[in-house]
Amino acid sequence: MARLVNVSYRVAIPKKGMSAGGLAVGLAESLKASRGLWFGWSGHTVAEPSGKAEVSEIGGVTYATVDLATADHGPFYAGFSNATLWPLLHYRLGLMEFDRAAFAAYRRVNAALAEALMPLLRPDDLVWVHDYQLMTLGAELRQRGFAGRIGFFLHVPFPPRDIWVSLPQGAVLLEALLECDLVGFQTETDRGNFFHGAARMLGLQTEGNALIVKGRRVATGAFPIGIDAGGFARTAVRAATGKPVRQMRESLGDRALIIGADRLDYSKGLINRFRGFDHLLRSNPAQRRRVTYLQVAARSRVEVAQYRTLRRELDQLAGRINGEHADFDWMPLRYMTRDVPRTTLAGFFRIARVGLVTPMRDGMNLVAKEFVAAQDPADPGVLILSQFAGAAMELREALLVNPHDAEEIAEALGVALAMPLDERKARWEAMMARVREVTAASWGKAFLERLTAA
Ligand code: GDG
Repeated sequence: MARLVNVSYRVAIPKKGMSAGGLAVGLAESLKASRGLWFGWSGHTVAEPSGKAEVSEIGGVTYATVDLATADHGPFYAGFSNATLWPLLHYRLGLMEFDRAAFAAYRRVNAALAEALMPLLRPDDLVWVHDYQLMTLGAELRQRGFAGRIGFFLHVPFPPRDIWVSLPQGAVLLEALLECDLVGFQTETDRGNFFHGAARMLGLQTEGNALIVKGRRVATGAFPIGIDAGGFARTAVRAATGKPVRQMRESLGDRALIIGADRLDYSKGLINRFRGFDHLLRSNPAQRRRVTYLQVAARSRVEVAQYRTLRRELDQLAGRINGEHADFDWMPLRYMTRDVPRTTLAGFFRIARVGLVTPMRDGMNLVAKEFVAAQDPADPGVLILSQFAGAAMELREALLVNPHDAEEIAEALGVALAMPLDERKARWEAMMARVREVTAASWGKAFLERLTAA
């Protein structure tokens, strides 16, 4: 068995009392079984990084992290990664900024990471690089002579060619990605966008799902990511009797809970979601005082200007909605930008009547799957899901909405709140079967099997 070397911007080094995130769960088995290595940024920046990784071993897995140059980290992360690539990959050209200096910093950071990783690599390692921050890392490894297998997985959407070409250097990034042996995406749509875009822009021949680059086959594939459904369900059951959830229940009285939980990010469609809720209260007076909507919007990427603007807009909108509809003993919208512990969140999902997940675009969206996993089989809630989330490809029995249409969101809320138990159960059972089938572990395994064969 080849050793798995996992490379991502952030490294999830296991800590006591902390539950592991999606990526860590998905890769745990392969990392352990192959006595693997997880490599990435240390979380620290320094004026002049040594370029030497700090290495530790926990439970048979090696973790190696490096510091990055302070001068490069800002333009790499807040700049090219999150003010250029993130909006572009989410089809939001109007929000995309571009400057050459930030792109140069992006390349330097990818090169520095590759340089630090090289001495840790063995020729027959299986290298798996994650996400949009590290698009040129594989090519940097090749330049330094690594000839083993490299796979790349994009966690976010990939747009059609007409959008991608807006990026100066778009072709350069494609060429860099094609130094890998396998390029993976969340959905067939993303894969197709990349495949056809690259073939056309670079004038490449194709063979099935592979692109032929100077005689070399580069495989492409769709690998939808999942969650540990059983584990999340157990967490939700446990949390439902815990103190925060009991307090929540008490504060709700007999009102139905609508819940949303997202990073505070414009891709998540929060503005329109709030408008949809506002519209529900206006157009459906019978629902007034009978619902409470809790939106957890954990602050994210505060160093990027667009995120600060969004925060201001949401604060204002939340204030206006409550100001207009609230009563002295009823607050329709509870909006918090603080992080809620994962366990508590799972418990909240379980007691909610509606899960409201309406991103404008999303690679997958794990919240949708977590909401499904957390439900009580005897009395499940209803999932309202954007048709533009990768998860919509699998969760067909959700109430699928176009997130651009606030009135459609309001209508779906009305339908969800009135949905009879039989229909709720039937929809939930079908979705739960799928959430159990495609898990974090099966995703990791599927990708690595394909990479091994590449
Ligand atoms: C990227 C892609 C793709 C949310 N609020 C809180 C909190 N969360 C947790 C959720 C979930 C995770 O964060 C968010 O995952 P998503 O998949 O929904 O979204 P992104 O962060 O944008 O992730 C996405 C994913 O990568 C995996 O490939 O699905 O499309 O954009 O687990 O529960 N967790 C805690 N407190 C919060 O307030 N503890």
